[in-house]
Amino acid sequence: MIYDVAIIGAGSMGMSAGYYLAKSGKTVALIDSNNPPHSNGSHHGETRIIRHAYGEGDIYVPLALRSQELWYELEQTSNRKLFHQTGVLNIGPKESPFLQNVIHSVKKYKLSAEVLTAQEINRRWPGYQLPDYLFGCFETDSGVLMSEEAIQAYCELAIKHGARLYTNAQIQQLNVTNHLATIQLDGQTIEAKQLIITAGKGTNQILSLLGYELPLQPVRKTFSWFDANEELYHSKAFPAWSYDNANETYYGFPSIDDAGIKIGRHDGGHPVQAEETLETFGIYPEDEQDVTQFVKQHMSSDLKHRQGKVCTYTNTPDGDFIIDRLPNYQNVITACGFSGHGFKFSSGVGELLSQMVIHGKSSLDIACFSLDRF
Ligand code: PYC
Repeated sequence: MIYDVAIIGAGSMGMSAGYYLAKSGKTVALIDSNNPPHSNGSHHGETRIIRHAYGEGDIYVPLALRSQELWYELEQTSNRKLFHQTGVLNIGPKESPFLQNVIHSVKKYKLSAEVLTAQEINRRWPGYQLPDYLFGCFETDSGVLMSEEAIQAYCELAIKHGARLYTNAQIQQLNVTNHLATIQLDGQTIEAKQLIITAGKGTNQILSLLGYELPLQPVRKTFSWFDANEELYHSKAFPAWSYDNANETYYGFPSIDDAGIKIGRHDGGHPVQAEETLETFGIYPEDEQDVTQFVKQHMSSDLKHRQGKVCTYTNTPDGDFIIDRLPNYQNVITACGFSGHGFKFSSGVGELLSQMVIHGKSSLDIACFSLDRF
């Protein structure tokens, strides 16, 4: 059979696109080099933050708000707990461009949020001990997504709507004409009228088969859990948060289901090759030291490191996403370069991709994610 759409890379973006396409009646082949959800990409570690007031720029706010609606819808449809409305506290010195963008987004989109001094924050959430020069903007309607659970939900629903999932599939050849994409796997060939490439850090390996290379840099990142006093840090008592200060950015989660608090450093990391196996957590002293120093200075000196994990960001030069058609192949769309802040949008991106396939264009303006900016 010839599928309406083949999707190479069934992680957060691809799986969600597969669901919305299959639900619309399209025949869909989802192809992945692993068996999602898995720990070899950018969606493991149980949780991700969803922020609406957006420090990276207000262009993201409409997509964040639509994504939030779709997460609620997915919770209902799948009957799973996928979102915890903890609110998100964005922390930084007053002059932090990130914090300024957050406050600007709040005003422009009339989001529910308040600006607080460090003293007010420390009083409201005694799990913080922020120095006086810091401020926070607390948005109330956002929070924490259960990332692996969400992909599992999309996977099951996509299959229920007829999508076929090809797991542990290595792509040997890819041939695309204006009408047909032919994908050669070990031992089988898949044909589809349209192709979506959402292969995360492996995107350039796939695109190279069509003669393309995008400015994508995979980076090894780490995140850690700390044992936490549940009275202070439980998700009912403590928000998710981001912190931006000069060249240091961190993010963190309250404790959900006794997991402890989770913290990661967002900037920096070690550039890697897409096919490289990541060095395990703890190989570099800073894997544990950076986050430990952060919690001791800003939260509590009692917090004890429990465990750490590694994952990959796939960064673009400007930190903004790529969602576009390939210039010479109008039936091929790629969504990649999510630069460590994409998961929250994966419901919305999946919907956008399905609209591009079905209607030829998306309902939200995504010109800012186009390829021609490079
Ligand atoms: O975008 O909030 C975020 C985030 C948290 C961890 C990685 N990215």
